[in-house]
Amino acid sequence: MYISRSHFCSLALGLAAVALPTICAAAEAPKIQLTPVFEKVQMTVERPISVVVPPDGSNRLFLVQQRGKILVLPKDESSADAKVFLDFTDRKMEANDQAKFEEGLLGLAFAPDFAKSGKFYVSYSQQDIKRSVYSEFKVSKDDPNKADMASERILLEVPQPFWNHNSGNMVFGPDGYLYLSFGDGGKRDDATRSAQNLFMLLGKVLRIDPSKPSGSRGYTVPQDNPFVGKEGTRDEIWAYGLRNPWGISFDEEGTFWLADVGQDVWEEVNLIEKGGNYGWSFREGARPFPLRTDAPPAGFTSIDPIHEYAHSDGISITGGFVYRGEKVPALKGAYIYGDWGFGRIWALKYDKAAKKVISNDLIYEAARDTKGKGLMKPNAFCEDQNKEILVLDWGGKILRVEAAK
Ligand SMILES: [Ca+2]
Ligand SMILES: [Ca+2]
Repeated sequence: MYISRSHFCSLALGLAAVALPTICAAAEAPKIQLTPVFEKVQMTVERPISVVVPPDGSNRLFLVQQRGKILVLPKDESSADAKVFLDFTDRKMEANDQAKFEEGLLGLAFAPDFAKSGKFYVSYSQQDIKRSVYSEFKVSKDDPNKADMASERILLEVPQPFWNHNSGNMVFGPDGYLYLSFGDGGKRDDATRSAQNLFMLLGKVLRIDPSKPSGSRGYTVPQDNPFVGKEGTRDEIWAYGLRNPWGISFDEEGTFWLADVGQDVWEEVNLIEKGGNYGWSFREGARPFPLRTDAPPAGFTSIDPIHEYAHSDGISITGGFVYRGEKVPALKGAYIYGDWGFGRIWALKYDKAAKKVISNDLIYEAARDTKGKGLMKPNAFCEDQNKEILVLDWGGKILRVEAAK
């Protein structure tokens, strides 16, 4: 049937894919299954945001839940014995309207020297004034499975005009610096015109050294950031022109992958370069954004996504990472990502030298409800301690990707 065919085939063959859908799908796509794990761990709050493995050799999995807790998952996947590492449920992170669901605890990253320093970083929302907060914490001296809640040091607070498009993803790069992503502030149409404004932090990727404060800042800006010393810019900025990054990662070769959620039509997979402009809101996907009627400034250039899909194939991209595990050999070297709304997962292979997508296989498709919405909503793709893929379902399940039996 049409919706289960390889997306790559439809792109390559156009209408022919409609006429001959099963030939493509059968020839290309590796078959996977999603196996539920940690089923007894109490998801007292749904909405898992990420699973992160600290670089300390402990092979522990830290589960971040949007509504306020970080859990250390049990070594025994069949056990219920998760430890509460950090609890923000007493902080007012969300507006009092459950239909507005993009606020909360949004990111976790462990310092590269976590084994020695015990430092880690979280991003979360606060109200009155509505804002994004990025903070450093230390692990408790007495218990490696507890955060020292008194150790909080706020690095950065950025006002948020609206409840949505907060992003909040964080990851350390191979250079040891912390990369943070911000959405455009929210509402629609880049309402605050932030994404192209180099004096605002919204709609950007930032690059900072959080290990030491500098002047009035809670962090230091690396001197080789692209806008250091340029008038009318914030020197924290690494890349700009982003709408709502959801899923950022570095692969083994140091390439920076970022999925940018689209507005009306196009969802994007981007490779982030130093100083790069990713187009929003003059562009959505690889074309002009029609609701922006003013002309871009003279000399405007932007980097198109390496891959995009239209809202006939999904409505909200969830980025992932380049797979290096063993369980599904056919996926090695593929960028694993999906669509939150339709419940789809794809594996994209990209030739960096030729700058070409080699293949983009639809490898999983969730059942849908009567309104067409996926019954499994992939909210994150995370690398576990063995480099295998964990899919976090918005409804509260943790699923491991395995070869189909
Ligand atoms: Ca916002
Ligand atoms: Ca873009």
